[in-house]
Amino acid sequence: MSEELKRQAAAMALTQVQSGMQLGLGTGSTARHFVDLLGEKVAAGFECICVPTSEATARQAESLNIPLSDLDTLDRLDITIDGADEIDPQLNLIKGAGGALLREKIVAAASDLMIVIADSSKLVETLGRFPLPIEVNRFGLGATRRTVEAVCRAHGCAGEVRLRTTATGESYVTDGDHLILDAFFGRISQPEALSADLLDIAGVVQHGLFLNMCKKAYVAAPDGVRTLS
Ligand code: ABF
Repeated sequence: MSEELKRQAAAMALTQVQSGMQLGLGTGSTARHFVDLLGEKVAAGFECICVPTSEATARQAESLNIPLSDLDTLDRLDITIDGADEIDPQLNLIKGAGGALLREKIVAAASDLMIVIADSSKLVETLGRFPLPIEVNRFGLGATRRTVEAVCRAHGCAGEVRLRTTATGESYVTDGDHLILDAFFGRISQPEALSADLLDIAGVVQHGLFLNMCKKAYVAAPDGVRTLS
């Protein structure tokens, strides 16, 4: 059921895409549906050029013969279509469960429009129920982690700040060769201030708060796909 809802949201986003557009391709299971559907269109002769937000999405797009480029070659993108882990009523997001938050943010920032696709389980009143991913440099991990913990605590984080690991217990490594700390807030009351304070930490590369970036979301529920904007 959930996969069907994700596909419905992806199909709605596809209606926004016009021939000749330059697109950002998101990461995750919902974005994967979008890339599949776009691949069908490309096979039927639709023209577009895309920038993927992860190696995984690049591989999927290549397997579907979707033309790819990068942000060195392309100046701006028309639309980025991506998933999210949480969406609040102002369309602020938590992203990064898939570990691709850095490239996702760079690609979204280079896009005229960011569209989020999701099922309705991602809607929240206040961000923070989902752990906030914080991408950090490997160098000085201990020092960075202690500072991140202090900042998160100052912002009301009662839970732990956990180094992300793989199923086999290894540190999870991002496409950019960084590590991820997941901060279990429960509730983030001042996301803008938290964002600024985290980015002030020398070892923090980026975090998964996407504030004022998403202008439209297609959210699928059993009774249909809602457009939020
Ligand atoms: C990416 O995929 C991430 O930023 C987000 O963490 C995740 C959502 O995954 P899914 O669509 O599988 O729930 O967009």
